[in-house]
Amino acid sequence: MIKTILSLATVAFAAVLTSCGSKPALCDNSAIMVDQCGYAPTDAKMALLFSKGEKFSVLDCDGRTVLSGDVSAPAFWPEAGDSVRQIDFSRLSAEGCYVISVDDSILSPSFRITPRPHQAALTSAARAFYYNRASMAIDELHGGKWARSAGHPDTLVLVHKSAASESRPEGTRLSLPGGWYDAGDYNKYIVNSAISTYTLLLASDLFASVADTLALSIPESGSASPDLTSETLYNLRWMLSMQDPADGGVYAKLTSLSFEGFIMPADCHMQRYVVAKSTAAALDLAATAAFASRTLPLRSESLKPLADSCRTVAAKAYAWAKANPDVIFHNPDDVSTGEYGDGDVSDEWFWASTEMWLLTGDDAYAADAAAHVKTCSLPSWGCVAPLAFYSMASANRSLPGINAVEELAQVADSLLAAAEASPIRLSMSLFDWGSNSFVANSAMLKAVAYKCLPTRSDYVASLRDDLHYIFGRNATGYSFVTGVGSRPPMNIHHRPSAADGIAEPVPGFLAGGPNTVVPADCGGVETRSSYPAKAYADQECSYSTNEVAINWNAPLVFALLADVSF
Ligand code: G3I
Ligand code: 9MR
Repeated sequence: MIKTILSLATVAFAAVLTSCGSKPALCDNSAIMVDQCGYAPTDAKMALLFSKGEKFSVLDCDGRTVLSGDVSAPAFWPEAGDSVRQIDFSRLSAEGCYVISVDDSILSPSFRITPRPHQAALTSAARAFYYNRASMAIDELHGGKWARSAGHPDTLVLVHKSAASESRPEGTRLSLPGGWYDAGDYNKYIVNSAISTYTLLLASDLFASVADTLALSIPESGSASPDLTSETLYNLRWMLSMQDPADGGVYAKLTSLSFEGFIMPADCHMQRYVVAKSTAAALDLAATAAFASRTLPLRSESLKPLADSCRTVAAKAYAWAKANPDVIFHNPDDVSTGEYGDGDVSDEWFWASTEMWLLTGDDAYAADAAAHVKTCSLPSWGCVAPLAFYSMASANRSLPGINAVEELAQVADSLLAAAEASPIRLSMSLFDWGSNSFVANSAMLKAVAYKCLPTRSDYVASLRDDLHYIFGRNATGYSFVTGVGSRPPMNIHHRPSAADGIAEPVPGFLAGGPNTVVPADCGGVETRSSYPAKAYADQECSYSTNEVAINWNAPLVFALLADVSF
């Protein structure tokens, strides 16, 4: 089917290129940015033009013009250092395959108008977690051409000196298999696992009717639990094992001392360690396990025993944090893998105490939460306060003195105001490492707000604008998800994708996206634009723009589930 679409689009492309011949300077097919997955028939539909232009036509993929109109006036977008024009073709609602041409000389990639244009992207983005499973083989039945042998059994992990305790001195052997690799590297970090796992658990809770029937073709498919829940539990079970049963403390990460090379999991033989317990790890595990305990039995009765263990783990981790309230994690001198360093744990306190209160109703937790109320506009691994508002709003129970729905509506309104002022209708204007995840988290926040305030259809429209950005309507022209769209990333900073000998990267992964944090990540020479919105390089070496990560895919899955559900 995709092949047919592309060949039809090629016919139209060739037709327009003929007229391009007379205007070689304008003969550019990378200046019109569309959502390469497409648009739903009843939605607003907009493309972006990063070039001069006045008149646009929408052609079907047989080359027939179906709509014509005027391009908007240009608006300068400082983050891209460029002027942008909008092409509004909302009037077109007939399903089909289309391309847009401007002044008969510039052509867009082809796209579809179709109900649920992001359905396939949803399945693919959710399946990406399966491909990142540690300690097991990806078989051909479920992994297709990306099947690979098992690696990182993690059955002989050593306690690092930073994590030594009386009952588990340095060098103690532990067996802690499973969990997802964090990202393009092979390590497993509690702080980042927590927000990722919680995000997927919340998605299953809020969008149960779609989430519980999502077919992911994973080894657990057909079991009593929904596929997305089974996938999430693969990581949650590992997270629970990172608690020291003796004192309830939680190791910050399971890691090699330095990053592995670009080799397959089965070829990795560096010794793995658990490294230092931290307050952030304890609170993040407490919060995630408490939420899991409260909601897993709703997914499947068979998960009741696991929910009970989550409750016990959460209470013990929380108690450890009470006794060790300010243990900030820093990489020990001999460890150079990801740090997820966070000097301010007040938001972790707020999130964990809120979850414990929602689970138990115990006033002591409410008092702790009241002492740490915090806000930050969007959630990230370093700021988890919004997750407390998500949980309160979706449970319809707020702590005394807090109105969680109102809080979320306020943030959503400010995101919508920012999008309104943006030439490309994007809420984000600061492009940080993992910028695409801020777009996905912005979509997620709008989705939660809409779930609580169903009259606010403008929240849904804006979350769809966020998705359009991710799938190609941005300053780079890339659809940022591997295997999705006509111009996806091909060279992600992801060790299995780099080492497996297969041209296409492992599918369904959201690349980090444009930013200028490490401009020379490909060596001494800068390889990308100095304008943040364009500073993206589809190069394997560009770890700061082209890595993938579980905490970036999780809000994408959330936003896609929302899009498909609404
Ligand atoms: O918090 C400041 C903010 O105040 C400031 O305005 C902004 C300006 O750029 O910087 C913010 O700090 C950034 C921080 O992330 C918080 O978002 C840093 O610049 C940025 O360098 C830092 O990047 C993190 C990166 O590791 C380096 O530490 C990414 O968020 C984080 O996703 C990434 O995580 C890595 C793991 O360590 C290892 N595994 C892969 C993973 C993804 O690349
Ligand atoms: O490959 C590493 C990637 O997985 C990490 O997320 C990233 C940030 O910590 O670091 C990458 O490793 C780079 C290192 O930090 C600096 N030198 C180049 C490495 C990539 O080749």
